[in-house]
Amino acid sequence: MTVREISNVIAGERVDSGDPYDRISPVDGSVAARVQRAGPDLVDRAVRAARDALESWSGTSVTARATLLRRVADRIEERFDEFVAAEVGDTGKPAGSARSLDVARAVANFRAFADVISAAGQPSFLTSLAEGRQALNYAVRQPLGVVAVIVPWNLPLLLLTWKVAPALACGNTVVVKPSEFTPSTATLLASVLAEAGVPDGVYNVVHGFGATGHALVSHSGIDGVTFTGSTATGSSIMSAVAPRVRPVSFELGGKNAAVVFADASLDATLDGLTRSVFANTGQVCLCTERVYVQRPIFDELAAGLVERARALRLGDPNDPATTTGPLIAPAHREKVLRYYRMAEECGAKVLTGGGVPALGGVLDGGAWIEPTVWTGLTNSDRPMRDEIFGPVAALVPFDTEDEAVALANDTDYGLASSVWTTDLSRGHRVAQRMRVGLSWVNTWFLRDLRSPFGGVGLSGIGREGGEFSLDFYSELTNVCVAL
Ligand code: 6OD
Repeated sequence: MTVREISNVIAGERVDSGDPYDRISPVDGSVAARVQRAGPDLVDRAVRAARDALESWSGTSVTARATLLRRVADRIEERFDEFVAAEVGDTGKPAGSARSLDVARAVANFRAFADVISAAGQPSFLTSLAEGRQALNYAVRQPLGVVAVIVPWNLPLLLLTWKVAPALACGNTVVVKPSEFTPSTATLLASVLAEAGVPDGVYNVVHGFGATGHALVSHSGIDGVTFTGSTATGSSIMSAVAPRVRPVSFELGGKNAAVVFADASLDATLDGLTRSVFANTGQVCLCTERVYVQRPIFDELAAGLVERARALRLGDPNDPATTTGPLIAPAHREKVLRYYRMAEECGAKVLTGGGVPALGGVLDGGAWIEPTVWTGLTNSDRPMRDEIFGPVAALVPFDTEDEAVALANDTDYGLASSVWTTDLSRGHRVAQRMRVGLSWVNTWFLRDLRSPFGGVGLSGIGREGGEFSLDFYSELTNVCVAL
């Protein structure tokens, strides 16, 4: 396999630091890419480039920006296979998933925010003031400025474009730092943006580990930070920006629950649950890790989920039969395996999985793990409280609706939930009682890009999506004209 050479991108130029690191493939342990790590000097150059580009970019018309975003979407479609190969090379996920989810969503993200910015108006209203005085008030949207975009390794291109598209639509310039594990698609996107006509300096990329991210968010030239990733990293970003009081938009961890009522349509529920637990090897912030099942169907549902977990096919990401890739890295596998062991120490019964599969050949050098289903845990056990971020769920029985809601809400997180029932009144009722940002009924990860996306509690701050993204990526200046 060829080793990809990945550079930083600053003001439209490829910039090498001379301090590369190797990205190791999680599929087989081979070197997948050599990546030029950015130190504080290159981060500073990238932020300055973004600031230099800001005045001219923010002065372009909304129509011009929307046209460019649509052109970017077209160019990603033209180079679709390249993006798929880059995403698969970094993550090891099945090529079919990269096609249908990651790269397809990158196209959709640019088109969606071209539409949003084209349709968005400025709030404007007439007010009567005290003593009979009148004034016309209207608010104008201004770009936030130079935005730091920090995105994780699980859905690298999807999450990057989910943030870059609205940032550019609002007239901001960006410095992005992809995860050290997944540098490729952010770099490829730079060339697509350039081809589409986005000016140099509007989109800059710096690569590296936590130190690079820290240098970026602590830089005095950054006007705001949008971040998807762990709660711990979100907390340290908040500390870094606190002295300069900069706004943040955070989508953080989850410990998402599914609630399955006895009247649920069993096959459809099992199909949905299987996706929600095992998609992307459980490495989606929205994945279900706790499943509360009404007692009369508990055994049947457990048997169905086990059967589906065993039917998943781990293997070569380019084999169309493969459904499930490895975890992102051996260190992450160690973390997930710690929870596998801890669950057994807490008394979990392992219905399937629980270890490392023997796939044979070169794959034994990868970060593979078995899809796993537990019973026998309670909400006080640590594997039921911490985000594991692997292909695993615990099944717990319940009797009443109130009990199910209480169990599901018994968490410090609050990103997503799903309710499975054929009683739609109950579906609405329970969905609204979930203390989360995203509450699904009889589905999971079904997205309308205009809807608000984000979490409560440890799961984040703010909402992005459609016009909700504009609230973060722009500032409102109210103009009051005495009449
Ligand atoms: O679908 C999206 O827009 C989104 N932000 C998904 C996040 C997944 C986190 O792993």
